Amino acid sequence: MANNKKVIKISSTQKHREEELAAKKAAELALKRKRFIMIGVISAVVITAIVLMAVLIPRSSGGTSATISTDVQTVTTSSGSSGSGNITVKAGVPVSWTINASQSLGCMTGVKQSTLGINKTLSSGTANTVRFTPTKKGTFTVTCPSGHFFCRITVN
Ligand SMILES: [Cu+2]
Repeated sequence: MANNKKVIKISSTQKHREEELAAKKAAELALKRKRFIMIGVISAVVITAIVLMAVLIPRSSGGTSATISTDVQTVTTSSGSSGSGNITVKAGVPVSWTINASQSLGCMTGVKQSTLGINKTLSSGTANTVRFTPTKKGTFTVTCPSGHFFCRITVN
């Protein structure tokens, strides 16, 4: 009777130890999982930071950034020794003005309009592109570098 009780007691202790061991293992596994997730999160943050730096650094160190605009108005005229035809543009929208210059330009070797910020040398016998963004409405006179009439620009 006494012997039998002892056996039960031993097996109960053993069972308890096994349970403890299982709990320990489970805790270790949970810790390992936690570490694995932490490493994953840290790696993701580091990779994201590296990618962002790679994308952003070349832009910020490459000099003056251009302003991207999808809205551009284009106009084309032909010019010679007496200037070119007048043009009309819209205020607030960047202008791309192509001047097809003839071989003989006389003194019309460039276009100037200070209010609109135009100051460009024209090459003869080719297409020249003058870019500006009119902000002020009105009619403006464009001249050659020495001040002779080239054409008028109307900004609406
Ligand atoms: Cu002139």
